[in-house]
Amino acid sequence: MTEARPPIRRIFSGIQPSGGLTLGNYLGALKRFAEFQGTGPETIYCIVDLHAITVWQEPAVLTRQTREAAAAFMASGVDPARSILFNQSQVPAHAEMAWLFNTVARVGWMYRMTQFKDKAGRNSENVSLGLLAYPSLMAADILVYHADAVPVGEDQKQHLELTRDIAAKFNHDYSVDFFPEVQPLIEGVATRVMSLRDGSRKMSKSDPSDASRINLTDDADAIAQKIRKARTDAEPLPGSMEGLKDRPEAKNLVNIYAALSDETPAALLARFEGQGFGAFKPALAEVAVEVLGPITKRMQDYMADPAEIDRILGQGAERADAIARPILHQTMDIMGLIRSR
Ligand code: AQP
Repeated sequence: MTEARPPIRRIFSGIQPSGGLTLGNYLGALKRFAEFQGTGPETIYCIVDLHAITVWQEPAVLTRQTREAAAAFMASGVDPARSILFNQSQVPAHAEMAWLFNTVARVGWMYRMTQFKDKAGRNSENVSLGLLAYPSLMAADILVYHADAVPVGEDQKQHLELTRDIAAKFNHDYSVDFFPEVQPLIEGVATRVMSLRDGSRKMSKSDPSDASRINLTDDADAIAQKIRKARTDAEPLPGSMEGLKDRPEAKNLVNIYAALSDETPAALLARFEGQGFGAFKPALAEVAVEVLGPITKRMQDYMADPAEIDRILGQGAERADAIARPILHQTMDIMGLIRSR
């Protein structure tokens, strides 16, 4: 018999302002962030600007993208009155905890991360030290709140395993039971939305090809055009997901449609069985515009008042700081670091 998990008390998750947010970020993260509100656990959501600067960001662009990410959170239903919403750099406990974790984590663990290998490519000696230490900061983001669950897309699974390793090593090294075992919440059909141009790559905000993704700022025409041009095959749709096993691009579009329309891929395929993409794509474009159109509009409304966004982020940071600082201090006490002021 498996042991029942204790109820989740606190959820943490973040998104990098390293580009405009995509449909992948919406379905894999933002939509779910909003759904967790009011389900019991406290919800803490962060725009992780310190993670974004591990690769070069033009300062003025970073500022705009951070506000745009905040607008996307709120436009997707994250309510700053029901969740704590802030940008990471305004709560110094994240960076302070990350330094402490840099002394716990091992260098070899960092080199093994596939995201590091992908982003560093053949240039691994020349990337920033921050890019290598990225997972240590991510562990700090989560553990500085003693969050016990983290909703993420599939791509973040390995980083979350590393968070658990850091927590376990800290608890072991200092003979304490201080940091919780973090549970990844990777659920639903959209945990890995793939590129519209290549079904083997995930949809990513930093992909050089704009046609590979749907941005949350795209208008109806751009969305329809990108879906029309999305790579597919000439086969008609099968009656079940099993029939899409070796058709990654087709499977991706079916999953996107199912996630947008809140139905199962099986129910969707039952309706489209035998039809080709000539019929499927316009229907998908219609659903995408119907769901994303109002979000884009709300984002524009929020973006019209940047000072209000900054005020909301500042207020969220104060609330976050009130939780994080005592946990950071307890960590320092455990490690024997003197705090006398
Ligand atoms: N394609 C995706 N499908 C499902 N979920 C996704 N996420 C990202 N892309 C997809 C989820 O969104 C959250 C925030 O991710 P992030 O912005 O911190 O960084 P990322 O995962 O590295 O996303 P990108 O878009 O690929 O950013 P860049 O290009 O800057 O590296 C996470 O929960 C992630 O799983």
